[in-house]
Amino acid sequence: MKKRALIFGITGQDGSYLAEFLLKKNYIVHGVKRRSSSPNTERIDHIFDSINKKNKNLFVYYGDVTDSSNIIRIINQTKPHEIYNLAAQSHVKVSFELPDYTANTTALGPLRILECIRSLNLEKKIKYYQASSSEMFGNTKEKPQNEKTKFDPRSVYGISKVFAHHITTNYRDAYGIFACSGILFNHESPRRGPNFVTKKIISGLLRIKNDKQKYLTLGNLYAKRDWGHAKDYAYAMWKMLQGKKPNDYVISTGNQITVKQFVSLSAKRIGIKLKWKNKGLKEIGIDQRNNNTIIKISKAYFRKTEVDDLLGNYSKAKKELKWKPKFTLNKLIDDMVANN
Ligand code: NAP
Ligand code: G4F
Repeated sequence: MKKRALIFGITGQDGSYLAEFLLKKNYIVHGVKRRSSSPNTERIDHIFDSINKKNKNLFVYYGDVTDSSNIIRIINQTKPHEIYNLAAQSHVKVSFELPDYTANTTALGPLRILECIRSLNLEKKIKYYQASSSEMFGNTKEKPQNEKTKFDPRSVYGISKVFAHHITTNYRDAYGIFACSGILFNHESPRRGPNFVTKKIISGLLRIKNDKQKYLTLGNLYAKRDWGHAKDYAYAMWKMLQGKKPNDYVISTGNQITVKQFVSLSAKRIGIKLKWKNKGLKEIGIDQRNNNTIIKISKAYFRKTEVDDLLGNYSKAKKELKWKPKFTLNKLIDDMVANN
């Protein structure tokens, strides 16, 4: 019998890679997409086509994690062996502007799914994956961060993810659900949303190189992140649900650089020689080929409270799941450049 997976957030970056991966593993994949006024299935259109049935093992349903009624219906209808909850309002800065909606989706969404599993008496039949985040570590002074590091979140998004993380542990302990949280550090890909910093940098630099844009405006250049590739991280999600016991795992690369270093490295790989000048809001990046200012800084992109320093220790995942990242940072950037 084929395994069945249900993915909340299948239209997102990670959901699309996970769906591809599970289909290759011969799963029947069910996915939930939100209703939107214009198409939101761009990332899965190559594997899904409701009319021509490009893939007979992939099914997509309208749903929303802010509404329990559809969650019950879809779980009942699809009878999944594994649920991956990747649905979230996932942008940290936007969470300051949409606090109520972010908490409703990112914190309460997982509670609704877990509560459906419990109330349908499916505790022993469904394995559950929760998309936790390194953003939960926030301002922690511990470095690198591991599964035991104390959370100190700095945004509505981070706080919502801490709630979701704890509620997942609680439903595992209280009701015996095989529930795992992957504490994933930043991961990127050609499918990354355009308003996350890596995608914004690479798309912007490519447009500048091709004379389609004059300059790129960024915020805090000095935050440090541990950036990996979404393909590697989707594989880790699946690995967690194949373990003997449910557990939580940090997934990261173990390397970090600043946003500024990411700009410099990307520029170099794209063939732009960049020179930095000035400090603070006056800091600029100059294209040495023509002396044009191609990087500017604006207050508009700074956060009210920032997370300065994220670096993950993935030893537990390496030991117990035999997981390690395949993509180096250079390979990640090259993939994003080649497939922008
Ligand atoms: P993403 O590209 O923003 O995808 C989020 C997905 O959630 C999209 O499919 C989105 O639908 C869906 N969604 C949003 N609100 C929803 C709602 N109310 N009901 C149902 N679906 C909803 O994010 P991602 O980068 O793939 O990340 C996947 C998950 O991992 C998220 O939970 C994120 O918070 C978490 N995470 C991400 C990272 C990272 O670096 N990427 C790191 C740690 C944790 P639309 O396509 O219609 O918007
Ligand atoms: O790319 P970002 O928006 O990602 P952030 O805030 O780290 O969040 C991402 O990773 C989390 C895991 O730690 C996920 F849970 C979350 O869902 C999301 O995927 O920003 C990265 C850094 C920040 O310090 C930000 O202040 O880049 C800085 N930055 C500087 N200029 C900018 C910009 N960020 C954005 N989005 N846009 C800018 O212009």
